[in-house]
Amino acid sequence: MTQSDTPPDTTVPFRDATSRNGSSYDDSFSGTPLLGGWSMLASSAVVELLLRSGFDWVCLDAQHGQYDDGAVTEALAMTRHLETPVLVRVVANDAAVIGRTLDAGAAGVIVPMVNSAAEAERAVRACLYPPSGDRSRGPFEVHRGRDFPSVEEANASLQIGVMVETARALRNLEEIAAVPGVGFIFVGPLDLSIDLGTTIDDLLDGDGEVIADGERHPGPGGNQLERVVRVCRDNGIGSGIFTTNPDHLAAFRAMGFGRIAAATDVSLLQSAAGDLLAGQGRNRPAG
Ligand code: 3PY
Ligand code: MG
Repeated sequence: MTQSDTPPDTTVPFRDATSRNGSSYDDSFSGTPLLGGWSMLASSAVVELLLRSGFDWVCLDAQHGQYDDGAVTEALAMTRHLETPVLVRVVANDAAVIGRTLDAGAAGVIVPMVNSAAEAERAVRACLYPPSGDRSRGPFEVHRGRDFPSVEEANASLQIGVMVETARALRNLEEIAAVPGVGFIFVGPLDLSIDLGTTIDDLLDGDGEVIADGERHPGPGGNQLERVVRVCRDNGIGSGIFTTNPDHLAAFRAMGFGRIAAATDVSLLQSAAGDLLAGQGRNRPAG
């Protein structure tokens, strides 16, 4: 299957714009997913290129990418004149890290390895100022050179995503999705397939029986990715997923995921360079 073989599913009834934390961002719209560019390379120039390429959002990966605190700050500062939202996948579910990331101007965070409602609550509280959370206020404009949003504006506009990427998270999915303030659940299919002892292709085809170890079976059976989309919809929040594979992108899109990371800067460079050189009769070098 290729992307072009699969027409966009325009029949899926997405929720409308407002998430349960009152956030005004639109994570769902009219049946067309928000396609994201995922940046690993810790370069504000690359982020600007991704933003200008037309992605609906861009995420800086501070967990597995090259972004450290300084690189996140610089990339956010250098691209703040562009309107497309830039999120950060933070290195961990840590209030200090999340606070610094938001102070630097991220439109939101994607928090890895959120396995329970308590962990989702911790992520949300780190993002929101009191009374909804515990975020510390530091509106000193060092990073941003402009006024910080008000407490109310910040609390209402942040895009808070929690990653479901373990069997434990799948078992707790309904509880995680019900945590007030969670704006979207974002599936990490690489970690999820490893933790379930399966593959992404089997997750896509899965009917629950692809998981070899019966004791770790995460839920009531059925396709777990479709279940994520359904549970998110039932809870009025967005659903997202990561890929760099165009076939998987088409399949995730057909499942109704509302926010799909469609490629990384690394995968785009590799595929464009590989295609160009293959067209000139060059083989891809081993390793
Ligand atoms: C995953 O697929 O596990 C991810 O976290 C994507 O980077
Ligand atoms: Mg992961």
